[in-house]
Amino acid sequence: MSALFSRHCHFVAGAASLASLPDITHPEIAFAGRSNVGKSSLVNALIGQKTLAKTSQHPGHTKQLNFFLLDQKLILVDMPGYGFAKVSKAQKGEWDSLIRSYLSGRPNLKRVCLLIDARRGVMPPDEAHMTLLDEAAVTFQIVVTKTDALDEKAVSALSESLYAAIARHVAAYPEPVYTSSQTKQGIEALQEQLAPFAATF
Ligand SMILES: Nc1nc2c(ncn2[C@@H]2O[C@H](COP(=O)(O)OP(=O)(O)O)[C@@H](O)[C@H]2O)c(=O)[nH]1
Ligand SMILES: [Mg+2]
Repeated sequence: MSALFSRHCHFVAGAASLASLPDITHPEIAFAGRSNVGKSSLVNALIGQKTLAKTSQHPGHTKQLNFFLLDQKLILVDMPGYGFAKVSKAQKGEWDSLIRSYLSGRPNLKRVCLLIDARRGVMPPDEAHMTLLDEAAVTFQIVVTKTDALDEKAVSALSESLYAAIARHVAAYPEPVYTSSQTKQGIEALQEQLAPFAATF
């Protein structure tokens, strides 16, 4: 495990509205993706804890942006999931505007990890979120989750569709990372990619 990610990590703030976004200047990495894609599980796997970021069997459970501070040097943001049908239009509009404002007005946001479920691949809401990130000019890294649920052959078919998505989006980082929070595949590789963003004071 990368040294940074074995350090102390704690919850600093939850924000359900623009006004409640914490005024933090540490470098920030956000984790975005469909409800149930495995965002909270991935944050927990990265910091080697089981329950800091809440995981849920119920899609749409995380209703706010949750900010965690790692070793006083790096903020990890567990974002609310998109693509969850069971919310009203008005509520969805509110979420969209919060997410849009957050992504386009956060100078310390260094990168978004955009999670894609290995079993589902890139779906229309993912495509829409990638376009949002292009528009906000925030570089995003595709992180495939739940690779334990697929055999290698299926993963290589998935990889083709990921490279196609990467080619369509200017803000996409060129290489996806393959992870499983269950087997811990790829967790160290992702830690190594993210660690250089941490503040060095
Ligand atoms: N097989 C498998 N299941 C996972 C993995 N990561 C998360 N899950 C399951 O997917 C569901 C949603 O996970 P969660 O982290 O709450 O997703 P979130 O809604 O994106 O935060 C839970 O039932 C998790 O146990 C993984 O790497 N492998
Ligand atoms: Mg969650």
